[in-house]
Amino acid sequence: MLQIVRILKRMNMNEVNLEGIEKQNGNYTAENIQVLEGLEAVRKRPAMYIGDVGDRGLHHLVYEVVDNSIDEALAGHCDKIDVIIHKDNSISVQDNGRGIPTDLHEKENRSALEVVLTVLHAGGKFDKGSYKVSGGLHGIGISCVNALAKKLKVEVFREGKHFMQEYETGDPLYPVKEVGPTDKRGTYMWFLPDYSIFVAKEYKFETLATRLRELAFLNKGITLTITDERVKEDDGNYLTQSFYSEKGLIDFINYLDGNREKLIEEPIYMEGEKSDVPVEIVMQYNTAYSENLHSYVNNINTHEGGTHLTGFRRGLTRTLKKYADDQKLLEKLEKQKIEISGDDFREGLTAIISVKVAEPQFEGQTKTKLGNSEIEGVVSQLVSEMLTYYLEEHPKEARNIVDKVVLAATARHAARKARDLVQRKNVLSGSGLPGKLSDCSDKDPANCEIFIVEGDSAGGTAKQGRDNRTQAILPLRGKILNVEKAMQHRIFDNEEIKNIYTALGVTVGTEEDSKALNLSKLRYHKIIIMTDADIDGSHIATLLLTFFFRYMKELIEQGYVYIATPPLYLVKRGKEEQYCWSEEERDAIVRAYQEQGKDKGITIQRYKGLGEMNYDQLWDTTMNPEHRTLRQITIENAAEADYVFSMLMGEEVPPRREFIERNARYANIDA
Ligand code: 0RA
Repeated sequence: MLQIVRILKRMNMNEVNLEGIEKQNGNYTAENIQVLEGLEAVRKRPAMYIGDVGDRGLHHLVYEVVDNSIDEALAGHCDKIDVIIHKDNSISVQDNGRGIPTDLHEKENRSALEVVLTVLHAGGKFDKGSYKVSGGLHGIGISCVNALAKKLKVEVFREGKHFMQEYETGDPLYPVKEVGPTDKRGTYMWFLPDYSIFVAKEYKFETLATRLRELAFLNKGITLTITDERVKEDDGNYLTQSFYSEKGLIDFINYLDGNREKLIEEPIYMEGEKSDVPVEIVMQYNTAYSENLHSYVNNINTHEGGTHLTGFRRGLTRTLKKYADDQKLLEKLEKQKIEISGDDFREGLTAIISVKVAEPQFEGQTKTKLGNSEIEGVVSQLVSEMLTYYLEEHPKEARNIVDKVVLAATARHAARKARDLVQRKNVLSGSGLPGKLSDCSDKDPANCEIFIVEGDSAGGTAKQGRDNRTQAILPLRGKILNVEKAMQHRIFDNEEIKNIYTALGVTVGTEEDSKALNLSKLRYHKIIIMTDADIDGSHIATLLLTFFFRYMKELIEQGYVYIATPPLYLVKRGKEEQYCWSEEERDAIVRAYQEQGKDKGITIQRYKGLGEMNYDQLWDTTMNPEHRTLRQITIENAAEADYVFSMLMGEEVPPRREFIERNARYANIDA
């Protein structure tokens, strides 16, 4: 479990107590929305303002405060941002900007600082001429953070004066006061989230660090530091990490592709502006097969893509195709009657697209898809111009790229045959379901879940233990293919992978955008990976996650993918039995027995594999929806997930070893 737990942590995947979150989150429809005055509205309907009151929402509070400092940096007045997680899970953010203005706000008749902290969306409004380019996904403003903080303290160091104000649940305890002279500049904000509102109770260092690293890459020249006062390192200092990037996106792509073999020496960097839209793009080809595009609008990761990404794809395809045509490099394909597709231009491509849009419209399921139609043309034109220039200037690199594209088209031609076979099997052969699948009887996908289980033996136990109305079991034999290293046609040839596609009822588009999934016939709304709690088990879970991430990302994005958590120990005394999921839990239970003077006859059983459990034990601990804990796989940060998977599953061994060793420190090693 060691490895997988750390991977999940590193990737910011969540362990979710779904009950709690679903209840507190609620669904907001027009009838729920009432006009409430001021911050009370935020406290009454927190999820409406910050998305949810789980992990994501809790961390969003920090991002909102940091984003304000980033804006100050983008305006050219700040280059240092320090974040601290304090012992009590409160947060402070300090920057060296101009300081939030403290002078009287005429209309409101109180300090501008107080207005920023108490009026919804007051944020950037009074700094005319500069639009707020950074800013939280929901554009919530610091006042929302204040509303959701049990306590908040702000200090401003501005024009030689030191100001201070404190709040409780959004209400000021006193007007802004001047507390003395200072030679510092900047804003310091400390807040303790109101943990009676949030379901999540703890900040995750990795989650915040990952976001700060990303912000450093996206905004070159700023030093962002995070310190965790809950964790002392061996040297006696608190756990701390600093991020700074001199070359921005170029450093970012070198980080992301660090574990891949490059096709061209230097990344292709393009920067330009059209119709007041700044565009920054970096791309690199590697010898692998997947396409890794990461797009940002105003520093927000647009997971679902949008018009900027479409523009990039269009510009790329058009330009490369024209170049290849002009150089007569496509004749070989024409002879074999292979038609080149847009996909072929993006095999082995990693690219980061960052645009700044004054009034972004976010659409899509998770509001991470850029909708502004004017952006498509802006990006595609800039890419065409700049890439054409690059290709002319770099004939050797251009040739490498086109050769790779031609190879991709040839391989795809072969892959299509294999894939068509999978699809045909799906449609033609009776139910089309794999023989190894033990399906459930309910046919409504919303009620159904499938357990993907390692090995036939554990599969058998799971089959006995399950609720066969709603739970299906698909056993996998041995290790599944490492998709990070395999070409597409090998993937669609693989028996276990074919079984997954057919069991899930997922098909792959055959046209231009060949990786677009068709989820309309998805047969289960919970896809649960259930493997042994040992090294082999976590390896298999990682292979499966890699497969889902690379080939069925939509399933993860829509929250359908989970990991089961079987217990690690069973502590027994006479007829009393208690399962434990960690060593701490085990020790606590043993202690409890001892404290009651019942320390004789305690046995501890360590579960190494699912097969060591009886079917009823497996049901009780791991499968029964009433008692089990599922880890929902979310992609909080796709760029980081890309990096971690390429490292864990790729060719290079040293970074993988380093990662596992570094992360093993925090885990219980008992394998
Ligand atoms: C508006 C105007 C000015 C500064 C800021 C906002 C500002 C806000 C935050 C939030 C966190 N750190 C910040 N630093 C600055 C200054 C206008 C002026 O001085 O002319």
